[in-house]
Order: sequence, then C-alpha cells, then structure tokens
Amino acid sequence: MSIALNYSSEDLIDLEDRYGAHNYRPLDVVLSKGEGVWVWDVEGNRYMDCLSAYSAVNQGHAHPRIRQALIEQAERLPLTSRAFRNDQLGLFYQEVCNLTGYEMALPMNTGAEAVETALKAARKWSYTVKGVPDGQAKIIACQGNFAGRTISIISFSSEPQYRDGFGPFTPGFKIIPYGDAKALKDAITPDTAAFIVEPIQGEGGVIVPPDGYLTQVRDICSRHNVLMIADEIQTGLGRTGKLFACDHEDVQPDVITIGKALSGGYYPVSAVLASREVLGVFNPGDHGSTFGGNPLGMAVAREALRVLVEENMIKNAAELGEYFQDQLAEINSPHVKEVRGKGLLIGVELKPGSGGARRFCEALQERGILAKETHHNIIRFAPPLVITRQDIDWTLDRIRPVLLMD
Ligand code: IF1
Repeated sequence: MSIALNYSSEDLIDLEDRYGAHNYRPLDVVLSKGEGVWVWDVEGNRYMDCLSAYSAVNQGHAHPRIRQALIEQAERLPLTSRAFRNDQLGLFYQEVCNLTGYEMALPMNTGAEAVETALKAARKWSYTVKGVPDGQAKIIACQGNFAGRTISIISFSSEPQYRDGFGPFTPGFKIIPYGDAKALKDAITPDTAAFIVEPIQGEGGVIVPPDGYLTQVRDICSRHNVLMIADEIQTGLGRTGKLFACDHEDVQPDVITIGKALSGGYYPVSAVLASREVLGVFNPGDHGSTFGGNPLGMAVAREALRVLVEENMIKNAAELGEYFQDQLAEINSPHVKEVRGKGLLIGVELKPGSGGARRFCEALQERGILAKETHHNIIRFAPPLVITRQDIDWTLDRIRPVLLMD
C-alpha cells in the first residue's frame, strides 16, 4: 500500500509547494485516509468532511460497495476505448436512463467535459432541428455561474479571475442575471439554442433562486423552442434532498449534466442526459473521449447510483439538511448575515466586516471540521449524504463557538 510513510504534513506541503503549480490555496491539512463523513490527516487527526470533495463523495468516503465494484472491474477490464464495446456501458445507459427518466445518455469524464458536450449538442440541435443558421447559435448563461474551467466554459463565466489571462474567448454566449425569468425571456432571439442554468449556484455562493424560477424557465424555454440545460453536476444526485434539484419544482430540463457523485468520488465519471431528439444529433465520429464510457468508470457509476438509492441517502439529505440548516440559523452569531441552501448544500453568508470566511474555516479546522469558503464571505457546509443526526450535533457543538468568536 503506497502510503506516504515517514512523511509529515509539513514535508508533503513543502513538496506540493516546490513542485506543484499553485492553482489552489488549500487549507494546510494533508489527508491520508477517509471513511464515511470522516477523514484523517497524516498525523492521525480526525476531521468531519463538510465539503465532500465539492459534492463528489455524496456517498461518503471509501464507500465499501463502490470500492468493491471498482476492484472487481479493475481485476477484469479497466479500459477498452469506444473503438470496441464493453459489458458495462449498455447496463450503465439502461440504469441511468431508467433512474432519471431520460431517453439517452452520453458518458464523459469530468463535469466540464459533460458541459462542453451539452453545449455542442445544443448547438448542433439548433442547426439540424430548430433551423438556426449554421454558426449563429447563441447560448444564454447566468451571472455567477460555474460550469468548469475549459476555455469555452470560462467564455461565459462572469468571474474575472476565472477569465483573466485566458482569452480570446469562444463567441456565442450571452449572460443574464440569475433568478430573473423576465431577463431570460428578453434575452431570447430566434438564434437562441439553449439556456444553461444551475438550479442552485454552488460556487456562486449557494445562491437559491426565487421559488418558481425553474418553473418559469421551463415554460419560457418550451414556448421559445430553447433547450433548458440544467447543470446538476454539483446539485444533483441527492445533494439537495431530491435526485435532482430541479425535482423540487417538478421541472424536467431538456438536458441535464451530471458528474462528481456519479462515481461516489472513486473515479472521474460524468454524463449528459437528454432526449433522443437532442443526443440523436451526434453521428459516429462527431464527439468522444479516450476514457468516456470506460468499463471501470461505468461499473463504479452503476454501483454509486445503486447505493445512493438503496441506502436512502436522498431522503437523508432532505431530512438532515433541514435539521442542520435550522440549527445553524438558530446560532445567534453577530457575524452571520444569512443561512441558506437546500438539503445538505448549505451556505452561511457572513456580514461584511466579519473578516472573511477563510478565518472561520481555519478555526473550524482546529476543531476538527473541514469546510471551504467561497467568494470570500460564505462558508459552504456540504457533508456526505450518509451523515447522521449525531454527526450533525457533533459538528454543531464545534461550529457554535466558531461563529460566536470575535
Ligand atoms: C475547481 C464548486 C467550483 C460544478 C458545476 C460543472 C463543474 C463543477 C456546477 C465542472 C465543478 C468544482 C471544480 C473545482 C471546485 C468545484 C467548484 F462549485 F464545486 F465549488 F469550482 F465552483 N458544473 N466544480 O460545480 O466539473 O470539471 O470540475 O469535474 O475547478 O476549482 P469538473
């Protein structure tokens, strides 16, 4: 077992700093083991993981059933490429489509690749089905979106840091305010192919749109023959207490992107889900990737979806998310402006002048809780969906003094 024997956290941090690009500013905690909601650092200190690898380990760290599926498939056949077929892909398609109610799926690896695939499908659909003149397709996105780091995706980002130094950008995108259905209606033109939206903006700061927004979006997109693309890579697969966050309004988007917890954190697996009319625009050779739909990823994803449903994680996220959020809101902290979210995707927004969320995350780390700040003044709490009420009470006992500190 290749563990980092005889290396301290400090040694390993030094190696990262010396040899690695500094594209992150992580907390100085070096993790070496994980199980369920708990992770341990190199020195053996235990922490509650309240980030879940950005919602990729909804099923909890090192879920035994998903691990077993990984091992068994790894011992048989990890990769074939899509030049040949394999005995996991068809079963994944059937199971993910039956679970979600979509006619077709296209598997990729990272969330960004799923989003890129959805954008390509929407553009080609607009030319071949809707009749938009070739090369003229427009796609509308929202202020505060996050959908990945590729050049086309940051081309519709509104976050200067994600764009600075990476131009020129891909044309054909329009940005509108998030949560404003009228802005969407006013932005649509005959060349509009699609509207891509997160049902809750995760990185944007756990921004929950007004009740009914998704229903209005669905209606506007239907009326104008514009594809509604829901990016559920972070909000999907039980995170907000429903299979998809769109399910809170019983809205079915034309296209859904999924990723992260699709593999329970074991392996990069993402996918686009849509109708035959949309995914049917791809002809052999149009699109693909070396690892997309590989048997190892498919076997892992099949088991990750199975445990999500069979172990009642979605219902658990709804019930314990409500409890967690209510208890957080009751902490009478002078620093807290708002507690918001859905299910176990919770954001605690701090007031200006609180010194920023980072110092609170560092204080939480000292008390055995790993949480991540977003946009300077928001602490995100997103523990694995296997969390228990007892775990939440343990966490609250440590969060209270931090939110009440000077
Ligand atoms: C980072 C957070 C950021 C996503 C949604 C697509 C993707 C993501 C809604 C792309 C990825 C990750 C990426 C990671 C930090 C994290 C993140 F929102 F989850 F916190 F950045 F905004 N759609 N989110 O959230 O999926 O290609 O990463 O598999 O890039 O720093 P990916």
